Amino acid sequence: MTVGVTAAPSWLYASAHADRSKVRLLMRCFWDARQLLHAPAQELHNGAFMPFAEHPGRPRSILDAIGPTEAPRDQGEAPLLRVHPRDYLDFVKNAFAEWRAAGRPGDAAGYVWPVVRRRPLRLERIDARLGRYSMDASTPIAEGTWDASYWSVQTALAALGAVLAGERAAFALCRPPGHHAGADYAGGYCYLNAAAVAAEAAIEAGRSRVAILDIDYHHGNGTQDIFYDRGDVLFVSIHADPATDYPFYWGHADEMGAGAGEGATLNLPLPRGADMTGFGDALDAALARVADFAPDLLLCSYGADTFSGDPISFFRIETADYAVIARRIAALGLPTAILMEGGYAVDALGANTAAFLSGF
Ligand code: Q9C
Ligand code: ZN
Repeated sequence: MTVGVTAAPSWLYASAHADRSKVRLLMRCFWDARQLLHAPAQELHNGAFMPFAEHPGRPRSILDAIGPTEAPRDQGEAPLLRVHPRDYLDFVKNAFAEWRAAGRPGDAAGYVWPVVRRRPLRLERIDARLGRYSMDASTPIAEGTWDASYWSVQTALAALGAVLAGERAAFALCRPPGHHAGADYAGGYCYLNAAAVAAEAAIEAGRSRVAILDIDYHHGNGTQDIFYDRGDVLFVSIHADPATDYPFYWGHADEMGAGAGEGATLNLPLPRGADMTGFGDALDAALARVADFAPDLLLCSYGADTFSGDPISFFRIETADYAVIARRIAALGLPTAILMEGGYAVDALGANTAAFLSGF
């Protein structure tokens, strides 16, 4: 990875000209400044190295639009360990240092993956471990990746805590996002799965049925994987058809869960170009399934990469539509923790997210 990015990243300047008139939200919002520490330089995108799309300008845009946030308290690694195995957490924590110790410049990224089902091996080489613990080449591990991911999950746990304590809804500005990360793999800009950790924490706190509604443009393969054989966690996702879009290997309509989880996964893929009409029909189907499941908690994996102006996605949702989507979700009347996932049109990301949250 020797292709240099010479231009200064735009997020350095993002807040200098931000509109300071913030939307007043009657909702508790959680965020920790350490989430900014994750800043990989570049990613492999359609065969070329490009500036990393999931950059710190994203949360800055949202913070500028939503106003004051609360910092999460530190609930430690125990909640993470209910989803992610110890060896995977240690990998994410240590990969960058191991990469540097191997004499490598830049961010840690794999280049060989055991997709042909090689037998388990006790792998020591960092390059081998990067392949073992990731699903793609667009999720590099940089110096601040562990700290930012750790606090992203703590932020989700804090929003969950507010909802469990009686708030009707709360927002976690999770960043890095989480829904592509499986129990033991990173992918799609995600390292730790905040929605999955929050769902397990809710169950640990006594909730018996949790629904996860994922409305990011991309299918939440990691969340689906983690709960695929579970009947107590419903996973419903509206996303771009994986026949045309990342992550390709998950999110098809015939994936419906397995074993005790048979029927507890619902995928509603939409073609590229879907606007509020098509998205709204899918949302009706998704909400009907959530209501039918009768959960005692809803987690919403919210991505704004469904926006018409998103640089890496192809739906046509407009800013005002996000309030409509949110009002329909809110009409379920369920205690709801909203967790940030994707959204890469940075100039509109704050307005889109403020519109979404205002719908609650
Ligand atoms: N050429 C989230 O929105 N890269 N992740 C796609 C397409 C990965 C998006 C490359 C996109 C992942 C959380
Ligand atoms: Zn996405």
